[in-house]
Amino acid sequence: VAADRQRTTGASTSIEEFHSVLKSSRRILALCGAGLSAASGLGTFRGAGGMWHNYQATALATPEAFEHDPGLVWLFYAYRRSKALQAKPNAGHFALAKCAEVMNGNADKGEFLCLTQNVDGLHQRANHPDSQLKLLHSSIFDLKCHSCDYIDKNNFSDPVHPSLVIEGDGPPPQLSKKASNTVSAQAAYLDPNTELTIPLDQLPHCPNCKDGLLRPGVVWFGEALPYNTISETYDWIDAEKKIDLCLVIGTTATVYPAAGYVDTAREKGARIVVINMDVNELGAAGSLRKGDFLFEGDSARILPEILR
Ligand code: BV8
Repeated sequence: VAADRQRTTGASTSIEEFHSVLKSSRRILALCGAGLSAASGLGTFRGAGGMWHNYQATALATPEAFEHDPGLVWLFYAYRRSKALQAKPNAGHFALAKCAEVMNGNADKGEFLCLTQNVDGLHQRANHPDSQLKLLHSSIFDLKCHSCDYIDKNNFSDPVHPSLVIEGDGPPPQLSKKASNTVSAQAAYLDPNTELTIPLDQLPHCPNCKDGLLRPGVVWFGEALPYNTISETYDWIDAEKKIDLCLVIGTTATVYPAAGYVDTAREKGARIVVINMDVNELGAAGSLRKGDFLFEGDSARILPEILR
């Protein structure tokens, strides 16, 4: 497929050609998605077996879902927290961290900013320099109060609360019963008589305001991305200087405003570099053309190869 697309879009699949462009690149932006953590054993959202195939995002990753059945949402995030804690950063995370260190540590080497949609903490555990990493959707290890502005950052406790113990290896059974895309689950979800998955008094509460429920500190659909993160990203992108390369790694680039950074990078002169296992669904990165690059396969294998 990659060869065909090369013929139709003119995007190159040559690592040698990429290396010569990389050597002369001063400013690189990266947009990372769930595919980067796939090799670490964490699930993706939209590909085969993806979480949004099995479950309705609206029942698990929106403020309305949390209002409706906070225990169900908590089970989804408690499960993903424990998976993320068991996972290890892969060679792709380390290659990105190294590239950031070399480029930002050495003034005449230029700058490298990594934007990640991932909330799994694996970039940080690969020692990616903090100042070169922007968590667009925050972190699954932050807890925040649903009612006041209390936040508990980097809370790695597992279980995060005694009533959120995840039994066994698979996802909690309540998720398929109430949040899957089946008609019966959708009916159960909408049935006003359906019991709350976990009684409210058994869920984590805010130690500050006492009556507010604690919630996962991630950015849900319909919620604004963290203000500071967005403004710092904007400042980096909007600097007078052009952007030479935009790496689009393991993401369908369909969630905004994150995916919009690919378009902005293009407008700033960047050549787009897609690294993806499946080059058919590339969202904002899909309109590849001459001068761009397309590397099909596992980012854990490709990144160490192209960034060395
Ligand atoms: C907002 C929660 C407004 C955390 C997530 C235009 C502008 C602004 C907003 C919108 C807009 N149009 C629509 C919207 C609304 C919405 C949106 O974008 N909807 C989409 C679905 C159309 N956006 C929002 O709601 C955003 N908020 O705009 O608020 C606002 C403004 C002010 C005030 C109030 C409100 C919030 C978006 C954030 C939502 N939160 N998740 C969590 O639970 O993780 S999004 C969710 O999708 C995850 O965060 C995930 O990171 C993100 C993107 O998914 P991907 O990472 O791309 O994963 P995916 O599975 O899709 O793709 C994986 C890829 O990897 C595949 O291509 C696969 O082939 C590849 N792959 C697999 N294995 C490998 C691999 N590649 C390489 N190697 C491998 N081994």
